[in-house]
Amino acid sequence: MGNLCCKKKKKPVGKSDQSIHSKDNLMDEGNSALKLNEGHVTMINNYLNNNIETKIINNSSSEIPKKQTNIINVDYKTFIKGKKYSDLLNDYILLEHLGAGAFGLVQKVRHKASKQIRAMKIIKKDSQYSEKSLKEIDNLMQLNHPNILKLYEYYLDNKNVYIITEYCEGGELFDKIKERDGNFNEKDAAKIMKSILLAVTYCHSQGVVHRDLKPENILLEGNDFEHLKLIDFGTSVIMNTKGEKFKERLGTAYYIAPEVLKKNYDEKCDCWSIGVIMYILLTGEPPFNGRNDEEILKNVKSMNINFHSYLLSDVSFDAKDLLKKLLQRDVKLRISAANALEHPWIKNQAPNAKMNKNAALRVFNNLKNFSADEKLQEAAVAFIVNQLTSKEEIEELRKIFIDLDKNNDGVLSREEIQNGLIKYYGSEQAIEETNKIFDKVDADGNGTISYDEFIRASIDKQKLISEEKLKAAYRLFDKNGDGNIEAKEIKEVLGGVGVKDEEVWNDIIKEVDENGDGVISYEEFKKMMYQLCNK
Ligand SMILES: Nc1ncnc2c1ncn2[C@@H]1O[C@H](COP(=O)(O)OP(=O)(O)O)[C@@H](O)[C@H]1O
Ligand SMILES: [Ca+2]
Ligand SMILES: [Ca+2]
Ligand SMILES: [Ca+2]
Ligand SMILES: [Ca+2]
Ligand SMILES: [Mg+2]
Repeated sequence: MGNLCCKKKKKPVGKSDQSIHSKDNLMDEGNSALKLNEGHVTMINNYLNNNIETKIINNSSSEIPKKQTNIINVDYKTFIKGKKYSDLLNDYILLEHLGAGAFGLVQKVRHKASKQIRAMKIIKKDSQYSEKSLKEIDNLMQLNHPNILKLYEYYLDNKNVYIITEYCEGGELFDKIKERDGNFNEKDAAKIMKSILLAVTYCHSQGVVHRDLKPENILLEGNDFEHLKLIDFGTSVIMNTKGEKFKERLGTAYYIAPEVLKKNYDEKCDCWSIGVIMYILLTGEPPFNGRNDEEILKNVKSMNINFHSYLLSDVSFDAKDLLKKLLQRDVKLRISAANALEHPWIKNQAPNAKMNKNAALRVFNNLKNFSADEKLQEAAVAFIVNQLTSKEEIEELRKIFIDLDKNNDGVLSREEIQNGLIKYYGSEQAIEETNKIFDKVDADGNGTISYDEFIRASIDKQKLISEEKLKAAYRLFDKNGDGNIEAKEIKEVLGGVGVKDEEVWNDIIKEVDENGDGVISYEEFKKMMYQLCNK
């Protein structure tokens, strides 16, 4: 394997100060710099949460829910809210700096309530990038996948936007490869490629195009190459349903696709960048090089790669075949991320991990028994799972999710659940159980089970009810800290944009209020949570 001699950091074209065609940049279009103040915090929250409103409207038009409280939709997004800077200092301890990209600083922080180490990206509000930072939050919020950086929450003040995400201890992918010092083979490269392709297949199936795929934007959770995270969605964009092409010229010279330079491209530009990353993984050299951006870009536009070069002489036939398909200049002929996952090189060099049968059986048992009896219980579970649960606690579930997701689109279909049931329980039970499981677990009713929905329903409930987690969840709802949860506090937390009937909030209280005093005490809350484990 090559030794990655090209590891020179390149600023993305669209982000750089000396970008090639600065007047064509996306950045220049957003010159109505957003002014963030406290009033804007609410506005931005509403903007970022507006999909909740649509869902509620959809629900009520299709069928009248049995319980009034069902019209409140709870998921991981419920807890991703913009808070004030003063809250940041209450919630987090600031630690050392991790790095600086083109946009801003990244700093390590410790979340006091969960004791987790997280990362904080600080983006200056007075720069031209403020609108982009909101876009980054919005994009990350739509994405929930094991190979995509997880967003926890964000803060705003007059100067900056502070984005809190999970922390990737392993650092940048290429730094880890260099540490291995030659101890890196095609199997490792295939594992890395598979994780990247899984993340990108999911993005594309969700309509998101990353547009700045490069090694600096691929981080490792720990030491192994499977636990890889795609980061930096500041330049990504949502595909238009009419299939309109993108016209902004942005990306980073080495990795940019030729059609992006011609300003007429679609999601396949990501597949080209993946091809460049793969070439570098296998040879240690970028396929298109040069002394400066201009030279590199000239080569990107027109240079043909020599697949007989000595650089590729030790590379397997299958690997070269996939490379050619990714670095195909004709966009129509270029392989998609989903199809690349089916390529023999990935299939043979990076096979799926073997499942632990007992763990899988436990997961299916949890899925079968999953139901939230009360809205407050459902919300508390969602909060604890999404905000307070460690990576180690869900590692087994992550593997099972990936195993069940046969078409690699990052969500589970009815058929995929059924096949899992058949595999672990035999066929008769499976067909009958599938529908029962599916409708309960698909909390937002969109017809597929997302990673977030899966984890919430399949986690061992014992993991949720430590005294610490229960206290933190209670504190979330007991906003004023007086030891009682009131209807208006629930309203504040669950948002409920578009909920017209204020009685809903009282109904949520009534479901749990044993002594009938109109508020939820910690004891009542705890009892409700302990009942989860008695099912
Ligand atoms: N969650 C994280 N954990 C560890 N390091 C990170 C994390 N996020 C960013 N970094 C480091 O900071 C750099 C810049 O972050 P990035 O989000 O890519 O910002 P930019 O948009 O400025 O490129 C990354 O290349 C990486 O080295
Ligand atoms: Ca799937
Ligand atoms: Ca769903
Ligand atoms: Ca209170
Ligand atoms: Ca009470
Ligand atoms: Mg970056």
